[in-house]
Amino acid sequence: MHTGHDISGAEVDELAAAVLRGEPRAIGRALTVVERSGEPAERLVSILFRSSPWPNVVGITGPPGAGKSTLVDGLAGAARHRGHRVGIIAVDPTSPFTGGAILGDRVRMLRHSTDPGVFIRSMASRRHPGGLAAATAEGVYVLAAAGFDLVLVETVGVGQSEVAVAELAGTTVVVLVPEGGDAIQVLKAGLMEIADIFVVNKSDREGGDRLVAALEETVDFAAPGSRPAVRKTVATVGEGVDRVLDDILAHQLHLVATGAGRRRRERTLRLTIQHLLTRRALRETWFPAEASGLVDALIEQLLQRALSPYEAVERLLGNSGAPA
Ligand SMILES: Nc1nc2c(ncn2[C@@H]2O[C@H](COP(=O)(O)OP(=O)(O)O)[C@@H](O)[C@H]2O)c(=O)[nH]1
Ligand SMILES: [Mg+2]
Repeated sequence: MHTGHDISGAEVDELAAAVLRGEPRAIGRALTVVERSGEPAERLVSILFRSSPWPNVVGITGPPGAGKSTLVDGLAGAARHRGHRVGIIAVDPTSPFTGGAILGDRVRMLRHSTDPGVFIRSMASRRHPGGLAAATAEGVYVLAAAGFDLVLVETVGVGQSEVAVAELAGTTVVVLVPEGGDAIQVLKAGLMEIADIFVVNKSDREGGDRLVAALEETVDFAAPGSRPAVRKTVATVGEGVDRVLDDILAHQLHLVATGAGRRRRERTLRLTIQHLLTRRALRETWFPAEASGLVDALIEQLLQRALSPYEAVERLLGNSGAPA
């Protein structure tokens, strides 16, 4: 799983110090260490976690092609104008076949590439079989330690990944488009529960007002004080983007003022520990058993009804290395 860790404990300590000084090359290297996971990553993130402020994490989520990357790009620019330092993690939970989208993001983000106040990193899920959510959380801690006071996390796709990002975020922005259909689909996808701000992007197209109206009606059912804002944007020309940033910053203040931020943070930490626990169980038990052929042997026995799934788990826990 994690081979070739050619970085010593002393080097990790030096790297952590350089990240805390905000050195761009060190930040990139630290994120690479984090992506490889394993002991150096854990040592590094432990140091950074202790010595950095709580990051303001904003999740930007919604279906593929909704304009999330374009919006993130605009938000980063607007936040820079207001003096923020912006870290961006673009999460790609999809298959390697959509690599083109990430390439497009890179090109689009190039305008920030000479600005040390913006740091952009893509993470692909296939590199994190032990859990993308854990790796994203670690990436967020690295960026916070490096002095990025606003961290934007973009997720592609619809489903589990949105929820995982919302777990990490203080503020979650759900991006929808007019042609994406009605608000019922939002409810179905579970996006209603996680949205702090709805953005109807591509509102230069027909149907934007209808979607806004439908969303307004839906958010009326939200608990008082937690009614999500509904905004229209045309991200490609920056229309409405400043207003969304206002909403994001206002929501962050709301989190502090009401104590909701602390409760979210508690929930996030609980879930982060769960993710790390899962990742460790996979790393120490599942992956070695796969490599040794034990998993195949167990599946074969399960197919023949010679074993129950519970007994298979017992075998894995008691005998993680050698084939049965
Ligand atoms: N017409 C229109 N196109 C947009 C708008 N925002 C983004 N797009 C385009 O939609 C496509 C997908 O955008 P992207 O930001 O990559 O979407 P993502 O997959 O959600 O990150 C790109 O071709 C964008 O130029 C918008 O407000 N209006
Ligand atoms: Mg994107």
